[in-house]
Amino acid sequence: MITVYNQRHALHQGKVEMFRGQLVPCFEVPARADYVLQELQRRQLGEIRAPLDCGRAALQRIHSARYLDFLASAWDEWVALDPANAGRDALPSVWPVRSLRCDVLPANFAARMGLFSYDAGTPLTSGTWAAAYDGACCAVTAAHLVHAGARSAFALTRPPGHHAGSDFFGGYCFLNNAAIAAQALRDAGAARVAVLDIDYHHGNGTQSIFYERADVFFASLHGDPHTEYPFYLGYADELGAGPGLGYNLNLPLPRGSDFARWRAALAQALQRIAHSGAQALVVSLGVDTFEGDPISGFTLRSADYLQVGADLAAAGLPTVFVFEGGYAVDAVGVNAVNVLDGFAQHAA
Ligand code: Q9C
Ligand code: ZN
Repeated sequence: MITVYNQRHALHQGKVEMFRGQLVPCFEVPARADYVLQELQRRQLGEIRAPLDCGRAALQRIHSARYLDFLASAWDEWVALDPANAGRDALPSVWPVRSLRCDVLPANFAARMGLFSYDAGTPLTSGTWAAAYDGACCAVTAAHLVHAGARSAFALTRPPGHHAGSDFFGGYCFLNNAAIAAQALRDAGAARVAVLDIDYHHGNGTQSIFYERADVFFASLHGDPHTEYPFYLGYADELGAGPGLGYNLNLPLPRGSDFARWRAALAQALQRIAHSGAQALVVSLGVDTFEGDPISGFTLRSADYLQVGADLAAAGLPTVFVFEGGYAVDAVGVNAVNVLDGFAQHAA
C-alpha cells in the first residue's frame, strides 16, 4: 500500500468550533494525521511519498471557480477586516436559507462565509487553503497511482473532505478529496467509478456532487440523519436524479449500531458496487465508527477494522483510500491502519 502524505496538513489548525452555544476546542486536530503516519511507519505498511502538484484545474473539475477563489483569499480578507483577526479562526454566522438569494456574491466577507458554508463548526484558518490544496493533490496523486496499476493507494491528509460540496465547506471539510480522486480516475480513463463512504457521518458533499451522474456510483453507510449530523441529507430514499437515478445508495443505521449490523450493510453496499460496473473504487475512510469516538455513535472495535479491510479487498477493485473522520485521537492510527493492513493482507 503506497501512502501519499500531506506534509502540510498541520497548516490547517482550527482552534474552536461552535457547539451548543459555546466555542469548544476543535475535534479535528493535526495529531490525528500524525498518529496515522506514525502507525503506518511502525508497521512498515509501504512506501510513503509526497503529492505531485495537481494544479487548480483538478480541483475545478469538482469545485466552482468562485468557491475556490473565495477559499484561496478568505484568510487575507479576514485579517484585512481587523489585524487582531490574525489570532482568531474565521467562522460563519449567517446563511442564505430558503427564500434568500444564493446567486448574488456579496461584497461583505461574513456574507460570503455564509454563502459558501453550512455550519459553524468548521473554522477557516491561516493555513486552511494551503493544507486543503495539498490534500486534494494527495488524492489526485493516489488516483493516478491506482490508475497506473497499483492495487491500492492511501491519501493521508486533513482537513477531511466528504462534507464539502462543489461550492460549500462544512463538517470540518473544505475540498472534497474523495470526489476529486473519483473524478481524476474518470479523467484518466476509468469509465465508471464507485465511491464508498464508511465515515460515521453521511458524505453529503460527495452525494450532492455526483447525484445526477451515472458514471460515479455513490454508496454511504452512516448514522441515521434523523438524529445524526449532517441531518439534512443521507436518507434511504435518496436514489439519485436524472441520469443519476439508481446511482446513489444510502444505508443509514441507528445510533448504537454494532459491527455485525454495520458489516451486513457493508456487504449490501459492496454488492451494489459490484453490479454498478465500477472499474475502480474510492473509499472515504473515516474511522469515527469506533466505539470510543467522542462525537459519534457506533460501536466498532479496533480489531473490527482489520475485517473491514479484508471485506474491501474481497471486492477486487483497484482502490484509492482517502482519510476522512475519526476523533478518538489515541486510537485513530491503529484503526485507520488496521483497515489498510486488513486490505493489504487480503488483496490479490
Ligand atoms: N461537537 C467528519 O467526520 N459536528 N466530519 C459535530 C460535535 C460536525 C464530522 C458536533 C461533525 C462533522 C469528516
Ligand atoms: Zn465523520
